Amino acid sequence: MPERRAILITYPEPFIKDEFVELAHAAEYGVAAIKTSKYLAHPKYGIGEGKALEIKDLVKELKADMILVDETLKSSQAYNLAKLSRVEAKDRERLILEIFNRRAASAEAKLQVRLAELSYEISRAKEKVRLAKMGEQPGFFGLGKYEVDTYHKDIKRRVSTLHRKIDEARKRRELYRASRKRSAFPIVSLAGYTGAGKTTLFNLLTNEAKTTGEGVFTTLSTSTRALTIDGEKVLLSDTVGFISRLPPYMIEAFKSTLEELTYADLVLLVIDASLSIDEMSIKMDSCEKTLADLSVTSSKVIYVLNKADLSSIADVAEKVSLLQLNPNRFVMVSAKTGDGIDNLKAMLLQYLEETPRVVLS
Ligand SMILES: Nc1nc2c(ncn2[C@@H]2O[C@H](COP(=O)(O)OP(=O)(O)OP(=O)(O)O)[C@@H](O)[C@H]2O)c(=O)[nH]1
Ligand SMILES: [Mg+2]
Repeated sequence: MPERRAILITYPEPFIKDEFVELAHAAEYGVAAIKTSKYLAHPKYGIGEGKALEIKDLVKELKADMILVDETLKSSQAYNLAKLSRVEAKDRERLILEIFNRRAASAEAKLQVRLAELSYEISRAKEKVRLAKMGEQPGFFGLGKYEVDTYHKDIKRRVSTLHRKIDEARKRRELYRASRKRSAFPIVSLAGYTGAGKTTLFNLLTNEAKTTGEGVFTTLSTSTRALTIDGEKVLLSDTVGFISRLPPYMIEAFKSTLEELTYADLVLLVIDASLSIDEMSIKMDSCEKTLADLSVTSSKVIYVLNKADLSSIADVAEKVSLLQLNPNRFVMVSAKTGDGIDNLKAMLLQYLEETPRVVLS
């Protein structure tokens, strides 16, 4: 398939821009150009009208196939941009959904992605049908024949079927979880921003060879393995990575996977400590927020500052103090070289001894 080339519209902060480029690459778009703006919530196009006209010319000049906007767009905004530029405009959520769609491997992950896609659709259904009737724009094809009600009903029906199937998968998972609980081994889950190094750490601790990656969202389903630390058997789970500005319905759709975190006795929040302090702090906030959404209390969290091989001790120490991390709750490691892993294991054992075990009712 020839490469699809997109014009990216994002925010000026370098790491936000870089992350958006990574998202575009992960969805297999080539980057034709990047435009930035401090404000992407203008009513008509998301971007301001002047910028929109610039983008229109740029699409033509560079023969781009697509516009990608690093914000949540209303249907009308996507429609207006498509009408102006004659190419489809997709927002951050759709881009993330595309990546999930390409990468979802397990049956359960596929169902979850489908549910997230329909949740995205349903919030936009009415507006989309109205716009589709006004004339065909890229990305708005083929809807005109639908009546609003039919379209809505159709999506709703598919959503309830998916809910049922996901519920069945969740029940199977619960049974499995209950059987693990009966086995009385503590459950430790890895959590963290995409690309922090969770799978690398999981592989190191369990001698596994799960795929790790340069890009975003390498892992989309949970795996659990047993490991023994000083004679203590522990079950370790690797999970889906978090990302900033992930809408609640996506977390909701992935809940049965992420529930590993809710039921864990201990959560290792893996953080890439080689990032700038600003980036670390934003990503940490976003992880803590997602953990709170999943009802993980902070007393269950150990902060694992990873990629220590890429920075000096002094540098990490400064970041730790700026982030106000509790000295008893973090450990510095390199999942790549194995440095600090013994300290991590020691802290893990100590906390497991102190933490009351989660008991399934
Ligand atoms: N230098 C260095 N690189 C690391 C370390 N840990 C992980 N990496 C690299 O960071 C990248 C991301 O690692 P993953 O283990 O795939 O990250 P993840 O958190 O599982 O990411 P998702 O599955 O997308 O959520 C890979 O290129 C790893 O090789 C480390 O300690 N040091
Ligand atoms: Mg991973």
